Amino acid sequence: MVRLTFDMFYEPGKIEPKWQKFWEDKKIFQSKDFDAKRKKFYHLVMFGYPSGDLHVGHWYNFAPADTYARFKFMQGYNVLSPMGFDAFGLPAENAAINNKLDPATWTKENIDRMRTQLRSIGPIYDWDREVLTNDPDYYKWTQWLFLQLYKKGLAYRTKALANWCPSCQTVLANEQVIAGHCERCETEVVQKEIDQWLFKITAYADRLLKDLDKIDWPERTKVAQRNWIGRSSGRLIEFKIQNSKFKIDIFTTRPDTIKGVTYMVLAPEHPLLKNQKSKIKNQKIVDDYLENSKKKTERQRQQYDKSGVPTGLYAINPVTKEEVPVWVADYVLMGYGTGSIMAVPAHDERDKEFAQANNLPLGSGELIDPKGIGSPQVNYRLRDWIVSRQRYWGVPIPIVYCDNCGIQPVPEDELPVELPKIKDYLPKGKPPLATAPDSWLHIRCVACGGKATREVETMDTFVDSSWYFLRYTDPKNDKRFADASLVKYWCPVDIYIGGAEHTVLHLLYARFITKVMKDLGQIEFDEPFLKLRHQGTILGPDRQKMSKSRGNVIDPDEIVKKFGADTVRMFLMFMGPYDQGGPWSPSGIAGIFRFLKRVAAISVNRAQVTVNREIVTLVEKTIAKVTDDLEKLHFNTAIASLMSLLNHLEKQESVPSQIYRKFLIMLAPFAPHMAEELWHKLGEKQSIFKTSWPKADVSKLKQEQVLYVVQINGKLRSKFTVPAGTKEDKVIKQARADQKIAVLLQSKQVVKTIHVPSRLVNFVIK
Ligand code: ANZ
Ligand code: ZN
Repeated sequence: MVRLTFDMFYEPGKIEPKWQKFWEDKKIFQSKDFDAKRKKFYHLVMFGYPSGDLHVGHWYNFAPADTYARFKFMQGYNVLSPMGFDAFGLPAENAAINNKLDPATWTKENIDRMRTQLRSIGPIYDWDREVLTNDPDYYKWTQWLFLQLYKKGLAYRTKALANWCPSCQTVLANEQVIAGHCERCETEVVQKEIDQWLFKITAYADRLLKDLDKIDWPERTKVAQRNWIGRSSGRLIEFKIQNSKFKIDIFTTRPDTIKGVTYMVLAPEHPLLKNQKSKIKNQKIVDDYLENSKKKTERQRQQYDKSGVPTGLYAINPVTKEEVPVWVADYVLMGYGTGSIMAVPAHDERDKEFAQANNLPLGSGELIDPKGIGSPQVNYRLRDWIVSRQRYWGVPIPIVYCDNCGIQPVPEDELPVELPKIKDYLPKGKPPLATAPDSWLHIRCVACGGKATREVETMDTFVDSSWYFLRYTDPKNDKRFADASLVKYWCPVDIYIGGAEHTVLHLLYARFITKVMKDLGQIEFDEPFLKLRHQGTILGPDRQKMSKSRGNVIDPDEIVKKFGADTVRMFLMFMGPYDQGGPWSPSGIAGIFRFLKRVAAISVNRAQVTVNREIVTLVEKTIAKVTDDLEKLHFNTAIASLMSLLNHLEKQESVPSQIYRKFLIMLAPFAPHMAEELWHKLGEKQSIFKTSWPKADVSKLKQEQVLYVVQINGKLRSKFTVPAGTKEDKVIKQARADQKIAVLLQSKQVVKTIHVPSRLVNFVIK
């Protein structure tokens, strides 16, 4: 009998780099294009901004996701698990401005640092496929994408009200405005009318809504997208203006209330206020009001102050033929519906408050059958996506402005339009690229050969990240964004894991771009991410959100140094349900560290020994449970079953190696370095990840229950089942506790109890 005890002095700092190198050198996890033997599995984690340091939150996204990828790999899938960096954008530029560095240098240094940090947790990323969105080889295709949208009429330039951050001196998308403030610098955002590039995402509103039904995403994320798209169906009704050829079109969801209209309201930006100047009696008051509301932010306007003024115009109710006054008030927004409403104080709370505040009649509450009034209309809250940024650190928009021909797209064979180096990154009302060298800025028009100037705006980084998952399938292609057959082989993404904060930003844009690409005939699917899961949030040891100001931030580098990556990985997965997160606990992490040491201390018997039935059943049960849990990303309960199995193994004098092997295989996706180390200590030469994931032996699980009959004085009185291997005293206890038996034995004296293992219990009474 050969017995092994790995009485190892557990030094993760030594074994972890060793196995990371082993996996990389042997290319164990390398994904294989067109592998015919294995089914593909595209496993994607949201790539990050190169912000500088990885914090525990990143780890919480990456480490459990990597466990899932390893699990899929062991199940025999050809796993694609890539990583890259969303390298353009405001954070890099702001940091570069603050640290007086070139954003390119700053970004590169951060990426190098983050890559090293990422490697330390031992993920299976295929680094050969790394994608950097600031690489000209990548953004050449981002520019190409822009041109495709431009040619389809889905990218257009127009003057429109935009969210303007006075501090960042740039336009912000609605999604970047958090409660009226700039997402980055928290300055209050103001409205400014400026020329911008937009993508016509509204043309896809209906499909973006409908197709949510065919993807496996968290329900709350779907709800958020539905609300963001905000489909509303109602009617468009025309009100003629008295003594005028003009009319007001209104959008209402309640045409049945039309008899109760007591006034109309125009948004301050409504064109009628310009067209009908001569008819507006209260010109001065109206002008003052318009001037005033311009100063308000969108948020202030939504904080309903019931302000408004009458224009002096009157409109005619098409049903009652009554004349109602037309007001201007900024609670009506130009960006929704038609920018004008019929006000019905009897049915609408806001209209009622306004009427009361401004001495307008409350009107009738009578309802009618509205069929035939106006025309059906569907409205969306979704706005077109403003994609231009007046900033430097982004993809140059591939457009030129010609003195003769106006807007001209850069020919595709001239891409990429590379981002030139400049000296001053601070936006000063004009985009920083306006100070680019003349050689870059001024060119000949491709159409007429005349003088032309390049577009100096750059693209929103959400354009960069809207298609990156396609690039991973063929990251070095210089003929196409990715080879069509490779995209077809790998895509769509089978599981996408990342933070819930991207609910309406990145996730909606990626869906939109995917649909556009499908319509352009470039790809064959129209939803990018079949299954989506969000990780929860890690709280500090004080159960508060981790933040530098609270001083409760955990530095992952330090704890990896102290406990090793395996412990940190496992602890992150153990601390709570993955989609909920939980508080960081110093004692919890020490507990996991001890658990791994105990795994190594198990005494393994390599001789052929018969295995305790109870243990065999438990192992099969654990396999079934861990497999099922992993599939659902229920890492914490999977680890709990491994712990309980270990408790049982420890009670054995020695553990047969076939059992121990199964344990290590199950441990491998969670604590890959440790599992690999112990696997090799068993004498194995191949990576543990080359063994396939065990399937639970169902026959062993079925056998597990044993049927007992219970007799009293030899007569059958009841039946019950117990797990196989249950000890005699427990079986008898359960027989006595049986409902029928308990009644029959009440106040009787049992003189003898006969136990036939796995068969019967017989109580002999007087
Ligand atoms: C009369 C009415 C009576 C309305 C009533 C509602 C209730 P959703 O569901 O969000 O689409 N509305 C239309 N355009 C607006 C704008 N630009 N700014 C502010 N309010 C606007 O809401 C549609 C309703 O919001 C419309 O139906 C209109 O008021 C108002 F008992 O018309 B309703
Ligand atoms: Zn020209």
